[in-house]
Amino acid sequence: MRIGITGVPGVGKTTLAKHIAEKYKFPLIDVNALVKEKKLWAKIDPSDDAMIVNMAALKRELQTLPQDCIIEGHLVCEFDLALDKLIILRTPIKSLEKRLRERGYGDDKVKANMYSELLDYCTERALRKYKGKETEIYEVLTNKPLHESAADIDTIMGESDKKNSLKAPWVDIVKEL
Ligand code: DAT
Repeated sequence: MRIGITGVPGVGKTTLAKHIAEKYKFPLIDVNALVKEKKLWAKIDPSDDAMIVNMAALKRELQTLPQDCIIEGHLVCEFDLALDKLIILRTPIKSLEKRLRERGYGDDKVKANMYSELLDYCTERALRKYKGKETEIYEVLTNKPLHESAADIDTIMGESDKKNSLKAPWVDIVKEL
């Protein structure tokens, strides 16, 4: 099974992807690490040293995925990959802001990510990119203990109909404000 984990920076992709890759013994593909390793960036943004990714090159690189894998990164919502399930992690913006500030992000970067989350950017993008495809798209909240978010992912990986309640779109960050 191929599982994508996406969401804006700070929602918990790295933490949860590692957790489930270990639990299900699936290889883990970290898209940011892949971009660095294969030099799939076009240039570096001088304002914050962030890599500006060569999207065409990255898309080519992601065309052949292993049969079983977890692939994680905020860019996963930008492509229609051959995934069985795509999980968008969601965090209400006050918790997200706290995590990003603790990470030492500057004001502009914190705000840009909060706005993206507020506008459901990754969910909207994924629903558009995967429209008409077989990939099942889910949302999982991560402003709760890690084991609870991990349990939601177990539900998504399992066979019970309970997973249908996690099908995107269901998270409304605006209402939670
Ligand atoms: P990302 O890879 O999306 O940038 P991360 O995994 O590096 O995010 O950081 C997320 C932080 O949030 C990390 O310090 C763990 C914490 N966290 C708290 N509750 C969580 C939950 N339910 N799921 C995932 N991470 C959680």
